[in-house]
Amino acid sequence: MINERKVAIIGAGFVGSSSAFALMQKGLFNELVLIDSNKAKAEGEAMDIAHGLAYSNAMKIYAGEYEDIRDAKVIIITAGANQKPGETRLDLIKKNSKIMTSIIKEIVRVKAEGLLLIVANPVDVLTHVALKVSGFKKERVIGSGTVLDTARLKYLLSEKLKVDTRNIHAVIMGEHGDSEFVAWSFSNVSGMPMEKFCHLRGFDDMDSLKEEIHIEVRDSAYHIIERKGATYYGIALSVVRICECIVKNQHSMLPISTELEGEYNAFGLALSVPAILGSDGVEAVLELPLSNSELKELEDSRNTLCNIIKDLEL
Ligand code: 6V0
Repeated sequence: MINERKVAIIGAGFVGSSSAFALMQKGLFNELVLIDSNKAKAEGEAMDIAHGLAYSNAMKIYAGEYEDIRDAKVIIITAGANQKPGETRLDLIKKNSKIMTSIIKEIVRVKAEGLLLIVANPVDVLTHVALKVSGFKKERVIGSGTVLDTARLKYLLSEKLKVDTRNIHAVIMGEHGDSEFVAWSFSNVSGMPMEKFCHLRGFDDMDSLKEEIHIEVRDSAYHIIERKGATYYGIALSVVRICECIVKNQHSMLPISTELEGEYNAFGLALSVPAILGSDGVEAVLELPLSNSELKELEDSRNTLCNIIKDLEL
């Protein structure tokens, strides 16, 4: 039987341990299992985080085995090599696809019942790999998609337009990667169309502003990696947000990665699209009536991912 308050994280590197630390502080779960092929690393991270429990939430945190995750509500997979300077996310595909396959086989072996949350990159491709290798129904396999990119977009817009991030409604779609795009036609600030709000804030050249923001969001990870070698705090909070939505059955719209079966004219691949998320996983994919240019951008993402997936032996 599933323990609704138990979470597992596979991969205790920068992203896995930051996610564990952020989840511990949020208090969503009362049991957290960390697994890593480097057992000592998982143990060290679990000990370090657990030493803060006295000043945070009461919960159990430990390094475990696959047998320990059978009843976890959410199994977060962050294991994999990370992006090296100059390396695109898609360069990582072969390496991380193999790692993902081996992990999913373990999850299937122990008959784990929870939802899978794929975070390792390239996340859209690995969400598809996880789905295919597991044989789970698609609602159970969720990729973190462009949840992080969307947070970056909202942050950059809020800085530029001097408005609270939480008042900005905007979404990044497509691929969590170089072909991602902003669905500008759906963006607004507390209901006011984005263009109108930008004019109000003194930005009249919308094309330049849109271009600048899009490039900055798309290249954010590269800029951080150039400076500190990896990105992990933003994604950790994105993981917390997705878990919150699941644990509290919030039915929130989040741009997660999910396998499409005809939506947006895509079949048999996972794309980052707005979807409603709740305690059973993906409840519905929202098909936004995108503008023609946005549809073209979505097609670019779809083609990019199709080309990768067709070369994978699954
Ligand atoms: P890291 O710090 O190298 O950690 C990876 C961990 O995975 C290491 O501790 C490894 O020992 C472990 N590992 C490797 N193979 C296995 C295995 N078979 N079983 C168990 N553990 C294993 O990398 P980092 O944590 O920085 O990044 C992890 C992944 O997250 C990478 O693929 C990143 O590209 C990806 N990110 C995804 C983001 C997103 O928005 N989806 C954002 C940032 C990073």
